[in-house]
Amino acid sequence: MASLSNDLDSFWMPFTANRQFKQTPRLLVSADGMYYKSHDGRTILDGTAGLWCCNAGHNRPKIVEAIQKSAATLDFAPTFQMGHPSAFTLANRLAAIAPAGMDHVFFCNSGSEAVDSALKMAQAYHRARGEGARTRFIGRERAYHGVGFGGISVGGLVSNRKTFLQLPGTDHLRHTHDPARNAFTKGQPQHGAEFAEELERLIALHDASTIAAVIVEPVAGSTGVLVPPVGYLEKLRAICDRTGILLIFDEVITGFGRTGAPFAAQRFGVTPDMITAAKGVTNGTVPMGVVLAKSSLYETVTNAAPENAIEFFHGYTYSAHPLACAAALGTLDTYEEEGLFERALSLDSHWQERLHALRGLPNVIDLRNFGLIGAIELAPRAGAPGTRAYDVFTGCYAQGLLTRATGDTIALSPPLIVEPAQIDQLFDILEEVLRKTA
Ligand code: PXG
Ligand code: PLP
Repeated sequence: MASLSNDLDSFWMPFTANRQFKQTPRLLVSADGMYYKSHDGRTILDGTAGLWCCNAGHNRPKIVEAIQKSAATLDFAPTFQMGHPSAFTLANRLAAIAPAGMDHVFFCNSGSEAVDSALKMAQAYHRARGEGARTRFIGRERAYHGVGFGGISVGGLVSNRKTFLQLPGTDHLRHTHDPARNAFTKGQPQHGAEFAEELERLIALHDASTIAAVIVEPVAGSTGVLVPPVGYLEKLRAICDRTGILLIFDEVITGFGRTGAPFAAQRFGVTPDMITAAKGVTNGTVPMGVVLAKSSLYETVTNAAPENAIEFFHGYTYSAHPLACAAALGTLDTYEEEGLFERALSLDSHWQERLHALRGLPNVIDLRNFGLIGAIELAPRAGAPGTRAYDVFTGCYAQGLLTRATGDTIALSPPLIVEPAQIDQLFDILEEVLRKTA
């Protein structure tokens, strides 16, 4: 391995302990269906859909063909004052699966860019309505909204914030994690709808006339999987309706079937004003992010500008890149033909049953699930937070299972093509590793 280690130095790896990783690298060299192949020739069951993105599994023929064909037909086309057909086709296809009334789509290249775009749209909307003083954003503790300056400012993870300057004019709701009342809940916790009333407190402090938008993940992912208490999202919606504050759902993880519906908004029956998404839109194959916006928002911003003028001074060179559009169209076809969103819903009970069977294993202090998302929270080791979950992650990898460690929580999100027997394999490995990890 010595020569390989020497070669690893130049890549400054994202969100990685670079020095530790380069001592004992884990490289993935190919992928098919539910499995990766590692550089040392092992088969690894994908328990995380890559990084929450390969919802249809790996190496799917329709997606591969669409990308290959696009690369050979239209490698690039600008979308500033120009267009290409698949961008419009894709926008229509996305509008068709979005919650009713959310039929305008803005394209970018990642979840972080989608969040930045949505925050700017919120300010543009209020300004167009003559309420330009509404510039403030409300996020939530423990939230992850990507790594742009906008996203870290409304985000609530201290490690992602403490080194960097924040946007002025942001404030935060408290997080909804309440293990004293809700530990080991299956699905949505019963307790905690009242945490949404914190928004009333922030409105009393700042006044609604200064607040542009509230952004939340319907199910918080990166922070260790926090499922919204029954009634919580409904309460946020009602307060926003009453006060004219826009509600943004960040569905970068929950979008594209993860919760058993196209978007979690539909699974929970709460419609926001904007949805940010990425990852699963192209099954992770080509970078793409999207903002879905209510028509009233698009029309307000568009109609406020003089005729023949640009209405929204925002966009990326690669907005609606032809390869990403092709990949997304191949992905939507695959989801639809294989009924993968419905499949996630039908696997939900087996998933829940196997996850909650881990109760009672050493150090397991909470289990949380919703759709095909699962979380195992472990008691932190005294003075060494995060190390126990990291050891479980590396232990699983050695046994041929890819999981994700975040803090002392193991997060799980298999591709939606997972077979019940593979769910059993996943939890059998986890059980063995949890028993062995001190
Ligand atoms: N919002 C949410 C809710 C996310 O989960 C982003 C925005 C940012 O997306 P990009 O494409 O800029 O990374 C995300 C990303 C993890 C993990 O292990 C989660 C994400 C990214 C990397 C790791 O939980 N989510
Ligand atoms: N920096 C410079 C110098 C640029 O010219 C551009 C785009 O033209 C950007 C940054 C932004 O790049 P992108 O549109 O890919 O976000």
